[in-house]
Amino acid sequence: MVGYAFMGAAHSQGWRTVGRVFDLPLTPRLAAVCGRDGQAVRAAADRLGWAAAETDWRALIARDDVDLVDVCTPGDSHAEIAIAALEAGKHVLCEKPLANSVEEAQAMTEAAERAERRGQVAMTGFNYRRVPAIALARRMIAEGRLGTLRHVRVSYLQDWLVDPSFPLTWRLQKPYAGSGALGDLGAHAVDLAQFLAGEPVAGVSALTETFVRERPLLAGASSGLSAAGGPGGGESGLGQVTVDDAALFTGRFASGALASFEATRFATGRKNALKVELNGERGSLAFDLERLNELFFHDHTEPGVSAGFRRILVTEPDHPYLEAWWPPGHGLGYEHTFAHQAHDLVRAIAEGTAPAPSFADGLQVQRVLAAVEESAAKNSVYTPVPV
Ligand code: SOE
Repeated sequence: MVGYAFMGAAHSQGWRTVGRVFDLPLTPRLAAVCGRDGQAVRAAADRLGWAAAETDWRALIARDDVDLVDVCTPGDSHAEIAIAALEAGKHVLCEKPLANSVEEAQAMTEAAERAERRGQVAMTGFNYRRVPAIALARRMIAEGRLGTLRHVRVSYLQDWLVDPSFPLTWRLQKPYAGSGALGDLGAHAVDLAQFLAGEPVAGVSALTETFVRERPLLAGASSGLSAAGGPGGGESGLGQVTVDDAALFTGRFASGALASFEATRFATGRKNALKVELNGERGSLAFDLERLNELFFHDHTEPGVSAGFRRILVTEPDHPYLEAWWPPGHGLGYEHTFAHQAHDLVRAIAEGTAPAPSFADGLQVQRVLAAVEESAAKNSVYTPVPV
């Protein structure tokens, strides 16, 4: 694994757990973790359960005891590391968003396709597909329980940037992060919308905003492989925020269904509120990540007098991923999505099948994000209202 901050810790948890819970054809071994700071990466290896530590990702990729490389670094290094790992014959899991640009994501997808012809696999880490309630929603939609889809509504709301004294970390700098709330949260929203609807977003119309345009520079390097401290800044000790704080956009699917999206780090009181609602001719589904063991279903074919949203508690053994966990009613949490992601990837490697979401799926999301930025730059949705 390359990178050991928040996402690295989450992925490590998944890798540590998966073989102890699921019956797998292959057993993952946590061979080595990589980061640039020798002392910190050794401490991370001990804490997270990795057998060895490396300070150069090229050395990690060159190791004979590494078959799979898990890329958990900021977006600016995804393409270089993932492509090198694929070319070295390794399987690759890469955190979302796949890259910082369509061009990088395209090159990664081409490398993945070449590697797949050699029997390797590559997966993009959109972990929320692995929430059991989301996987169940996908199953119900594929079975036709919603009929023709009319609306897909996804909002992803957080509030950790509201304080203007929050420092200028790598997540707020375009060269490292690619974009702000859009790539970090909007990428999940777009992936889920496309996954659940079963088709790509065909067009968008968007608004983005950066509410706090300058923030205090970091004193030194911040966490993350490529997150060197601030860009220099002026005498004020402030530096420019070069990404969006919030992105709002609408979208269309080729089937005619309409989508709406909201991604923000300024929704006070909302911590990790990823909400999804789909409305079809035969019914609707609703999900909220802050209550992730629940899926709400309205069956519109039932008589109106008794129809209405009812709660499905997604903890039954025949719900997705649940057969290996606890008895009904003993719910799961955020970290389980990473064990499920590891489960699906290990099975794909063992069975020689293409895992989903593929790099091509990650590229498709990147195309939507780029279209959002293009639309927002043109302000195409914003028709001034005369006073
Ligand atoms: C931070 O906004 C973040 O950690 C994202 O980077 C993750 O992808 C998301 O799952 C939670 O929020």
